[in-house]
Amino acid sequence: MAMRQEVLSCVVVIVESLPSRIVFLIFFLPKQSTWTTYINSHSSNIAMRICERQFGDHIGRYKKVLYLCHRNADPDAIGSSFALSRAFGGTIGAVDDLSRTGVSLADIIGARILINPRVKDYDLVVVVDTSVGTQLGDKLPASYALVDHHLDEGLLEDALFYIQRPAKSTAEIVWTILKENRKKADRKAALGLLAGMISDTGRFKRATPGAFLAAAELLEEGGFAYEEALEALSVPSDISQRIAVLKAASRAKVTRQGDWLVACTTVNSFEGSAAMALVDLGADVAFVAGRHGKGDTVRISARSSREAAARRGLNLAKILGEVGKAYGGDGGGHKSAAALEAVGDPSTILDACRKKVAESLT
Ligand SMILES: [Mn+2]
Repeated sequence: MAMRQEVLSCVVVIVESLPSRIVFLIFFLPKQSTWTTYINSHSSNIAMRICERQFGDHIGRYKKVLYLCHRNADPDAIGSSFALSRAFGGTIGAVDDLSRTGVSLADIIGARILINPRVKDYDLVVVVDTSVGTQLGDKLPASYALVDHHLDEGLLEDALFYIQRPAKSTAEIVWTILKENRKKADRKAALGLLAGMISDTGRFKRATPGAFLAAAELLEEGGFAYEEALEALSVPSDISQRIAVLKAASRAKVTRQGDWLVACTTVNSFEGSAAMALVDLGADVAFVAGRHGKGDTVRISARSSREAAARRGLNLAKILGEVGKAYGGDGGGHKSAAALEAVGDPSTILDACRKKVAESLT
């Protein structure tokens, strides 16, 4: 070990004076995490990157630990904090509120979460699943630790220690932390982690081999059926939202353009959800208009299938921007999800949108 440290200090000195030899010298380093830790712990800032195996050692130095989730805490943040607190002890907190699915998951696994806890009451705050300080409002303490899968650097510099690596969910990283520290996940902890993984991977649409492996291990470890984790996340939407979406669908006018189906409809609330539902039902592109303000302001939400954006280059942000401007307003967003606000008659503006789609698909 002493020998390795000598080699490392050598490397650091030479790297600084002879940058061209970096690649050659790095071959002497035993493990990337070791040299990152070494360099970080000897630089002026205090941030220290640690690997999953070292988490138990570090957390064991503090008596009162708070795992702090971001505002509108989601299943990934909650499942991860819950599993960490079961394995290493500590309290769970969240800033301001939980998301709807967050509430459902916390209920099912029995996670007690303090809303806006006094961070000063703890020896260490571990920020979980959070990439930027603004997600914590004024609750970010001067010193803290971080466990996260986003790749933003904003919270790294002031962290006492951190684990941040690319993964599709924080839950996947937490599962590695548990395994490498020889901690078991009980049924509820495993369920929380899997629910976090399902939610952050979009039900495994954005999964990696690592996510599938971790999911299989969690199912075995927790001894529950996959459906249970799905159920933990299925929250019925608000009744007024469901009424609006059903009304929008029943009033929809569908036009066929070659092999493309474009749906247009009006409803005065939840336009975005209605447009998404129409695409789920089979429309390639959906426009949903609603009157707002004193009745002369029109908002249109638009959604398209992934194929429409990817294969045919349909760009709803551009279309809604142009139509919005033509009718005294503006619009924008993403290629397959956009909105506009303008002045005029909803059906006239919907027609203008439909024409632009026809032009762009021919
Ligand atoms: Mn996450």
